[in-house]
Amino acid sequence: MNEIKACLFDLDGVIVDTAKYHYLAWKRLANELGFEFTEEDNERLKGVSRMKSLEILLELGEISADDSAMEAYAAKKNAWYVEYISKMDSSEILPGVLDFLRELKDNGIKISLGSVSKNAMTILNNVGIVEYFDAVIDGTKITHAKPNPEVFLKGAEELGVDPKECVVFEDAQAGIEAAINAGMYSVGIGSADILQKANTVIPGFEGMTLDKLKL
Ligand code: B16
Ligand code: MG
Repeated sequence: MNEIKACLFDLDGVIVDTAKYHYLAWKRLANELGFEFTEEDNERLKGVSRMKSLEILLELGEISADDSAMEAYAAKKNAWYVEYISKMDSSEILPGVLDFLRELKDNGIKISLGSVSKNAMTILNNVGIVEYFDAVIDGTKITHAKPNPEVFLKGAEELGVDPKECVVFEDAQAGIEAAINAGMYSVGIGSADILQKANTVIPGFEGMTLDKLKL
């Protein structure tokens, strides 16, 4: 690959495991609407925008809703989610993430967030890592969700780095596709069986170093 000048990180499932809080909030909504929602169902919502997630959930429950009901359901779920994430602290940063961010900083590599979550800033503040980021692109700044490359292209633009010199870290298939669409090198976080399109896959950041990226 080209020289690495910037690293772009997804948030949920890469820096912190907020999927469990999204799951609790969606499950609460499903139960209130009278149907079950399993952890397996929740896999389909990873990396997917809030409204698209709601569409999938209602489809599972075979429930139809008009636009205003959809807005009300999404607001309800988000209020519960915000309540859960308000209790997060630095202990929820996934293993190895901080060491890797420090190594990037020490080597002059720029860092951006690339998340579709509208709650990203709250989470970064709560876990205390906002100062590592030279740019934060989140759901409040984009109009197209992943796999559209907008979130990563905006990150590169704000950092002033060519997309070809950017590396994306992502746990969701839609996010890997967004990185490919942006013309960036992609590192999947999780299982190679699921993230088949990534340039390389690592289980997590424990033991991850910049040298391992340059191989
Ligand atoms: P919010 P990411 C995504 O974040 C989550 O993976 C996805 O499950 C969630 O629905 C989406 O953010 C929207 O989040 O409701 O907080 O705006 O993986 O792109 O960091
Ligand atoms: Mg994610």
